[in-house]
Amino acid sequence: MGAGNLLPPFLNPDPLPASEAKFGVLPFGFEGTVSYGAGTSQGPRAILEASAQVEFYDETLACEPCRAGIITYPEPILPENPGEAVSAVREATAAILQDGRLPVVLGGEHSISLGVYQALSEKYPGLGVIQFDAHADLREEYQGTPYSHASVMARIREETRDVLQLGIRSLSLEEAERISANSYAVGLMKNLRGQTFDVKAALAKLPEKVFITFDVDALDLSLVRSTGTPEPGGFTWDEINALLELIFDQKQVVGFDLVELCDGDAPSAYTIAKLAYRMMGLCCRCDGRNSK
Ligand SMILES: [Mn+2]
Repeated sequence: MGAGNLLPPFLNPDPLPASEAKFGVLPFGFEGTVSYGAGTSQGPRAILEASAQVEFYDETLACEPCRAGIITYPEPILPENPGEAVSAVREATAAILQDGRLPVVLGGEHSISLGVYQALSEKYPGLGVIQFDAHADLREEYQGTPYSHASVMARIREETRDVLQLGIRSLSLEEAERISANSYAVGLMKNLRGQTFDVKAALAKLPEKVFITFDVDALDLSLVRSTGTPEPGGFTWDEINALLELIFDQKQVVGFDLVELCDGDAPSAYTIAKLAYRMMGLCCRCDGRNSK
């Protein structure tokens, strides 16, 4: 844990000079409030190592997104206390923004996303949030801490109303009642599949600039098995790509994180490395469209 955790760069070797890099990848393997499966502390390493197997050329976007430049930051010293971890990831994310780069944060458990959001919303006031997750993460607190991975969206929703939660298929009665009482925008998986939740309409209600927080347990277990709180019935690869295309077409994504991968099987880590790279590619494609 902490500094000295030597990690390989994303998509090694990076063919571009680091000084020009558009993307700043931040490994942050905080694992302090995990309730079930352990191993998210090694999630960043698993993703970074797997990224060496990802092709530079993105076959769906017909370009090499890495030409925009990707630099991987050293993993900061990780505190043991969840509240301090949120502050630490907030500072590290702010430093990437200060460098003029788009932050791509690799967790680590989901509790860190509050800090990522805080840094981004400081730079982009009025920022919206899109969460991909099997879980609502709306518990007021969990196992004695308000900074639990199971409470992260409750904390973020205290800071902004502009939140859209997608792929949810596991929640407590308390969370279900909170969603209904507050009319939260939550696309339960059963309603996405049943086409009774209109994603386009929900996106239209969000601000132009958004942060995407991606809990890898949003994906089906055939794609990602190595995660702290696995849940059946997740997004297929084609479903998630279609949803991301829709989001990147309609919104400006100013940062994203991928959290809750555990070091386990190679296919899970490779899937998340490819997903991170696909999201970078979608950012680049939108830049191209905006500059035309
Ligand atoms: Mn989750």
